[in-house]
Amino acid sequence: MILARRSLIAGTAALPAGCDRIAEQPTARRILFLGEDMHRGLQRALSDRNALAPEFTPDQRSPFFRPNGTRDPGTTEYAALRAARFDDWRLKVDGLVARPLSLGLADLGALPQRAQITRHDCVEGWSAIGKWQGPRLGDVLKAAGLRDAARYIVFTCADLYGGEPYYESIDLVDAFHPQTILAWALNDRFLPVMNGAPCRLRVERQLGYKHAKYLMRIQAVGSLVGIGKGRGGYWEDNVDYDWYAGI
Ligand SMILES: Nc1nc2c(c(=O)[nH]1)N[C@H]1C(S)=C(S)[C@@H](COP(=O)(O)O)O[C@H]1N2
Ligand SMILES: [Mo]
Repeated sequence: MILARRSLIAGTAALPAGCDRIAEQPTARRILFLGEDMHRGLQRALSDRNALAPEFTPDQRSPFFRPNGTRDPGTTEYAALRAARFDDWRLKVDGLVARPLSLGLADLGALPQRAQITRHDCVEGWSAIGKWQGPRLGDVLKAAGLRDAARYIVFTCADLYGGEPYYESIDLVDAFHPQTILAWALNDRFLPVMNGAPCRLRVERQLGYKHAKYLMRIQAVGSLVGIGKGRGGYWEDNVDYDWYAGI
């Protein structure tokens, strides 16, 4: 669109006779400049979404990082993983990827790490500051090789709500945001069970419920249709929370 407009104005592209003067017509000019404004607006929106969440100093951390939602998945499967100190836990990465992956804690630890001290804001009205560490989700997705049709990343968890695993999803802007990590450590220790052991999503520009704990599967999809009831997450599907929970 933009390229087409540039070549129209520059008059360089091979166009059907008469088309090279389109940019000089008042109506066409209005439409072209409207396109330009929309393009600028989109750029602005995207760069806002790439802005970093504030980070804090070690002494600003909350003495206790309060848990919310599931505090222990309590399933037989999770109890067995926990009893073996998550040595047998594997995170599946599949869906619209070229190379499906199955990653253990050692694999996550071997990737480049990012640590960040951020504030978690729960929609229920409380916050806590903690230091999270893990690989960037973007690096994991690059290793798996996203297919062109991928638009969303869906997270499936070990804990059950009404018999079904908790699930959440984000788009690719958030998936590749530099502060979006697969955290396996909180305040320099392995994640406590109440905070999502062995691994949870941190997606720092969004509200708490997007930060899926107890990760079991990461799936790249082209659409949210067919995931739960189609609105992209457990709370979105069942309690009308917004899918985009940007802060
Ligand atoms: N699997 C799973 N992830 C979850 C939840 C949950 O119940 N299950 N609760 C969400 C909500 S509402 C919040 S505020 C945060 C709480 O994280 P915390 O327990 O580490 O405080 O996890 C989010 N991720
Ligand atoms: Mo929350």
